[in-house]
Formats: sequence, structure tokens, C-alpha cells
Amino acid sequence: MTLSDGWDSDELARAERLVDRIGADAGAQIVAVRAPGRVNLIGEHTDYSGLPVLPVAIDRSTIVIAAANTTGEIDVTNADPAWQGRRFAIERKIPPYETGDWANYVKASIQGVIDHFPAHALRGASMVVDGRVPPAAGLSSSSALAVSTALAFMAVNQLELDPLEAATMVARSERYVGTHGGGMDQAASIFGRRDHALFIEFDPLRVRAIKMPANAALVVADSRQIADKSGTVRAEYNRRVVECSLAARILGRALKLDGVTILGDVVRALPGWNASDLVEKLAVTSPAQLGADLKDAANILGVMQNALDADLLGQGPTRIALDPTRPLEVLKRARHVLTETERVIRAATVLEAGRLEEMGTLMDASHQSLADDFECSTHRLDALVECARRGGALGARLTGAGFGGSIVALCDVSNADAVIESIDHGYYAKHYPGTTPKNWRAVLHAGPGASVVDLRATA
Ligand code: NG1
Repeated sequence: MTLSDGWDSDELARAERLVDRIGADAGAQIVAVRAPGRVNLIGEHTDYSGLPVLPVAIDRSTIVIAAANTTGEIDVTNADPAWQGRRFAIERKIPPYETGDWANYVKASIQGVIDHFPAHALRGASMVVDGRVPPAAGLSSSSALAVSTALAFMAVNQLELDPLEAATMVARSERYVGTHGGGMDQAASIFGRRDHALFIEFDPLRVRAIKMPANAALVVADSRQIADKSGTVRAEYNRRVVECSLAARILGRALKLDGVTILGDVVRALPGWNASDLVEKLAVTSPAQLGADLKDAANILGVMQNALDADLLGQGPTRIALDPTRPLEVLKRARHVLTETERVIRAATVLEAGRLEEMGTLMDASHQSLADDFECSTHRLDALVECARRGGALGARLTGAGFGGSIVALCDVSNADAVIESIDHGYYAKHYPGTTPKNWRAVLHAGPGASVVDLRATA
């Protein structure tokens, strides 16, 4: 696969420092891959409905170096000793480690390549990972790891893919860890471009780079509330995937559209759509909440309850387990996704035109909708957003899946320090008195996407 170079000297030095640890034979080929995390400007929880997003790849990356080995295994070491090294066989169906194990993202990406190239005899690889995207902070360290290890494994096996296909492959493969996510993070990591935001559409995947206005600064601040995607956050996330799909199916039936499973199907079938009409239609067709046993939903849809269950929740190890005691929020979730889609489309226009104040207003509205209708904000995230606004940000919102993690604030470059100061005083000093919050918030820049280089060609 041909990808733009994007290595800075610091990253190349990081890659070189890993070489001693890989244990490759003298003269063996060693490849190095960098893949960045991302911060999403707007378009939250829209990707798995096949609706657009507007992230930037950030200047924080995961680096992987890899060399072929002869054991038929993946042998992966992490430069950070907190994450234990792992070794596993390459087989048709790789069994996952226990939930929460970091190397499940490596297994996911290797499984993705195996599934994509079923006819290839794949060589094993030794890999060393050095991740600098803060974990569990909503900046997609998981996708940076999955993208980098997938590209490294492909490079070791001399396999090439068009970047659009690679992004789709890694997005699909990440579901191996049990989160039924969309394709934003992997596409942002692969298609990142320096000084540009990315307007990403799905089904089919398309990416348009939008120049960030020169006077725009992005302040990203970590709430330090861990959004751990392997526990309750995963359950909450997957629940929302189900709620959005139910809303789509109900709307599809009400509007006599065939084959609708996600809200993107509805939107694409109705070129002149608008959110308020669709929300209104849903409100008159279905109760706002439906039982988690899917009985009422099956009645509305005119399908068998067990067929709907299998279709929505899946089967096997990645089956979604719904808490049966809470109703499914169909109307609120759809209202967020549909209004957010309108905001994303508008945001692409105003950002391109350099109208930062309007962009800020859209980001504020996005946060409100995520808090009220999508219910994925927290008191901590709301407090951070408030501090950023008090410091003069043009707009601020939670970024990523929410339930903890980070916020992103848009501000004029001249005002970034004031926004950071307001966050330091109003948030970190209150929750973490006596600590230096230096590594918890920063002005992040839009950086280049993933890139593969030969660190040492075969002798
Ligand atoms: P993060 O912030 O990485 O947990 C998740 C999903 C995205 C997207 C956002 C919400 C994965 C790998 N990532 O991001 O696809 O749905 O939430 O907009 O599942």
C-alpha cells in the first residue's frame, strides 16, 4: 500500500530505538509503521449508523516495527513494560485473550488480515509496539494500535491494499474485541493529513480533507475519568448501536423503504431529508422507549422476536448482552444521530470557509445533544467543557465515545493559553490538587496519516 510519508525525526528515532528489541536475524528486513490517534471535531456516534464524521488525525502516534519470523506466530512486545508481551499462533480463527487484554487489538488486526487474504499462507512476525496515544482518553489509541499492527503484518507478508480497503478491513476487524464500532477511527488514522480535518462518509467510505483555518487551535483535555471500552462502557456503547438500528428499522418500515438496518440507509434513500421530519415520523410511529426483550419492537416491525434478536444482537462471543431492566431509548438516540448529521454537514462547510465562531456553536450544540439525548456525557466532561468555554473557547464538546475520556475545544490560536489556564484552574486544580496537569491537556495539531517504511531492507 502506498501511503504518504509522515515520519518526523523524533518518530524515526523512536523506531530505531526499538530495533534491538525485535530479535530479528542480522540482515532480515525490518519494517516500521506509524499510525496516529485522532480527535473528533464533530460527528459523534454517527459512524456506526453509516453517517458522516469530521475528525483530525493527531500528532501522537503508535509505532510498530516488525520482521518476519519462522515460527508461524505473532510475537509482540510492548515498549511500555506495563503491558506484557504476548505470543500467539496464526490460525484461521484466533481465540481472543481475556476481555481487556491490550493484545486483543493485535489479535483483531491479524484476524482481519487473515480474513481478508484467506488464500495466502501468512508468515509469522515479531513486533515491537511503542504507543504514544494516551489510552482510554477518547483519542483512539486502540485504532492506532490496530492500524499499525495490521499494516506491519501486511508489509512483512508483502501484501498491499488500497487505503480505502485497508481502513474498511481494520474497522471490521476491531469488532473482534466486542465493540460494534463504526469506521471513523481507522479511516482517520489512515487518511490523516497535516493541517487538515477529514470529512469522512461511509457506505461507501469516502474521505475529503478540509484545511484547518490558520487561526484555529484545538485544545484537548483529558478528564482522567477512564472510558474503559472493555467493561461497562462497551455495554453502553453496544446498547446505543442497537437503539440506533432499531430506530432506523422502524423508520424504514414507516417510510416503506426496503432493507433498512442503519439510519444512514434512511438518509441515503431520502435526498431531501431533514432531522425534524424524521424524528417526528418516528415519534408518531413508535413509543419513545421500547422493552429490552425486543417484543414490542418485533410487533412494530412485523417480524419474529427471535429473528430480530439474532439480527440485532448477533451470536457467538461478540453477541451484545442488553441489560433487561432498562428500556431502549429509540427516539432520543435517533434525534441525536439525525441532528448531529445535520451539524456535521454544516460544520464541513463553515470550517472550510474559516467561520470558526459558527463551528464553535455547532460543537456546543453537539455536546448538548450528546449529554441530553445520547446520554454519554458525565459530570466531569460537562465541567471540563464549561471551563474551556469560560476560558474563551469558541466551542467545546466531549470527543470520542464519551462516558469519560477527553474533550476538544476550538479556539483562536491567540486564546489557547487562556483556555488551558481556565481548564487547569477550574478542573485539574479542583479534582487533582497539587499535581501538574502538563500531560493531561495540550494543543494538538492535525497530523499525517499512517505510513510504512523499510527500516532495514533485506541484505
Ligand atoms: P473511541 O473514542 O475510540 O472509543 C468510539 C468508536 C468510534 C465512534 C466513537 C463515537 C471504536 C474503535 N471507536 O471511539 O467508531 O463510534 O466511539 O463517535 O469502536
